[in-house]
Amino acid sequence: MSVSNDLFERAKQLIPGGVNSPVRAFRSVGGAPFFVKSARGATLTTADDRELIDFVCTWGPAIHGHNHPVIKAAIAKALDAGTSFGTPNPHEVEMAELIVRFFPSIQKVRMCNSGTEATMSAIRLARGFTKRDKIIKFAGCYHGHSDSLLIKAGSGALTHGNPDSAGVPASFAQETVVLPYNDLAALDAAFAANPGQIAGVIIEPYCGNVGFIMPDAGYLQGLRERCTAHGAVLIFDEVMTGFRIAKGGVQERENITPDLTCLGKIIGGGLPVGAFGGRADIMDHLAPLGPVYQAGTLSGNPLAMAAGIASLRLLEELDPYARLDALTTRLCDTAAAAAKAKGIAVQTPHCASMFSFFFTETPVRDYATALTGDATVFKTFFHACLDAGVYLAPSAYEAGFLSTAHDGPAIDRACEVVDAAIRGL
Ligand code: HOZ
Repeated sequence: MSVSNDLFERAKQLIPGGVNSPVRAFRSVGGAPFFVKSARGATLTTADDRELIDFVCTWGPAIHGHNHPVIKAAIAKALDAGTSFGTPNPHEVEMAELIVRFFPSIQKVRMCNSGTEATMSAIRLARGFTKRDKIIKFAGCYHGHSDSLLIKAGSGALTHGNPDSAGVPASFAQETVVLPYNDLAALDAAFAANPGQIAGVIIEPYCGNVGFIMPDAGYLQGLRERCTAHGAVLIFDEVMTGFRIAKGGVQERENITPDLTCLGKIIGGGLPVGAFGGRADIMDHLAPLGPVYQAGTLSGNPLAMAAGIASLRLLEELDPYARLDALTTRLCDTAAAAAKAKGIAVQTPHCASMFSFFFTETPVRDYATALTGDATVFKTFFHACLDAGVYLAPSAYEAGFLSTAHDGPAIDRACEVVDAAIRGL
């Protein structure tokens, strides 16, 4: 038995499904997950000493690849000073200054420990600020696993067939209005049906949790205008896209100013972190200034702050977005050309360092069209890539990610593997 299989058997005895986050269990693609013992650059080394080119990048955070020496040194230096103080620390201030500089829509920011905490807190803040209860979210957008947001959710919830999680009281779900992404008419109808009741609208401006999907031209602008007209707080969940689509996220690329923004992943440099921020008049409703409570023992943790600061400074220095976009485009164009040669349909939406392969002839622009992707073909494709040493997300409903460590040779090899995997379908 392989070391990974042995570990998985042991894990299943004690950890539900053998994993601490559902998508990792490989259930939608079949087979058993591999365990990773180390990672460096764009390469994962499994417990069985296989080397894999990694296009999951720890689900987004590893924009500089794994174990980057600069980030590692920053963590080591912070570690020397202590792991957690439970008091304000200087790193938090530096992090806030960096975030505010990269995201002009953010005037004030609060650190927390995960993307889930960020979105959950932003929703509570929007409700406390507007004194309204209802929120709008979009089908297939995944904003972590708090109760109000686990409704028609993407990511693992969709992958495992539970987009509406058990355990969410119906009375909570009633306060969440779910609409199709990319549909302004549906948004208008929802505002008309709930006059003066919508506290906020939360969206992944580019979706990354139902595969990667981009908005139609004018959609996000239309969303902004309607939120302003109806006094609803517009919340951009840029946990995945922040610092990844551009330094200032989707909002920079699309030139839209949301009221609140949720961040995570890259800002922790690989350690657990989240943040939410935005208009000062809204943020000042948070305790201790205002009545909306939010807190965390490890919030602003010095190790996570140090890792995140190093990661953001590297991005500032390298400005890697055009290069990453070119590499991602090459990978996607290779998949599209191989599919054309083979006579099968594939959609390859991509931007900067995010991409997806949907095996469907239908252009993918929302949850319903994402579901037209052929899951059986995806499964065969996924395993063909994995067998040849290329690790893609083990779900048709997760985005792929590149990092600055994905150099020419890594992309050359990945293109060869993707080409052969599609031609072999
Ligand atoms: N929800 C994450 C991806 N969208 C998965 C995180 C993980 O399994 O590590």
